[in-house]
Amino acid sequence: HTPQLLEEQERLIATLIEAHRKTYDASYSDFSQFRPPKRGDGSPECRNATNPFLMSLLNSDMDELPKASASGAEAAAGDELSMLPHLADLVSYSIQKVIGFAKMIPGFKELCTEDQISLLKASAIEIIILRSNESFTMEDNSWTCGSNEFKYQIGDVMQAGHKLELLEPLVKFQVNMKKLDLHEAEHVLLMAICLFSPDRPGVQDRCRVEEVQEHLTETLRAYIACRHPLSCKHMLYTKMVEKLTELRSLNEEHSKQYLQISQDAVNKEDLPPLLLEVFGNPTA
Ligand code: BIV
Repeated sequence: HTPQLLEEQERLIATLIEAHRKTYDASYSDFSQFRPPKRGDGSPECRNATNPFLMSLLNSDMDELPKASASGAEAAAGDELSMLPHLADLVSYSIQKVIGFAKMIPGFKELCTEDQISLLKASAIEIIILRSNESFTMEDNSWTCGSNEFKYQIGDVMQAGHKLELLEPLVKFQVNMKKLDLHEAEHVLLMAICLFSPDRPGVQDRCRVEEVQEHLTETLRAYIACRHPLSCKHMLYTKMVEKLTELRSLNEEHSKQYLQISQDAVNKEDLPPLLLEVFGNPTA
């Protein structure tokens, strides 16, 4: 049978779309306020940041390590994380927007603050990955946010310390999301469903969270059933739920990578306070 979109569900969708539009600036005009992106310039130190001492010996007339031997290593290691300040600012900014989106979802503010925090901490990176699909383009598998300066490619995320083999699943995820060709209603419902996951660590009032999530999934099912063209709604709901599972494993990988990056970061200021609070502060 075909479920009907109830008036209340219509209103919910309209609220979510408005919440998303208010918190996702598709002109990306704020990006120039982040610390600027620094991309490897192709210099030897950049190309081979893992062997800074070897590189400096090979590229100079010296035949022994300089006395202040750490400086070369630090410069090279710093270069290795050259995109970290910019991407950390992008992610910190995005977390603020995700919080703004969450606060406009009916039912979120009614949760106790502790549960709001637990849900946000656990889902922030997943919602960022989901919302970023709007800037992702299959033309060159990049997140294109205006000018070339704000076009992010795999190599850029590697220069923030992420490993190539973990970035491949992220890009695959983006490509497969793009191929689902979601309506805006489906896109925002998926982000809200992701946020209201009752099984996140630390959630007290699981029943309340589950209730809201079920209401959201019911609305998504009804929306797909009545609004999505017959030819492509086949299995769409199932495919969307599968995306939530994939996000869990990307989240887990990100946590591990982030921990490593935050330990490797020479300049602790590279990581904004909000990032440390949401993803964890290993030096705290
Ligand atoms: O759409 O460890 C959106 C707004 C715009 C632009 C945008 C792009 C997102 C990108 C490109 C948004 C840069 C790298 C990001 C990626 C999404 C996820 C990835 C931010 C943010 C993350 C996570 C990598 C996951 C992985 C490979 C499994 O809001 C990089 C996170 C970087 C730090 O760990 C240092 C925080």
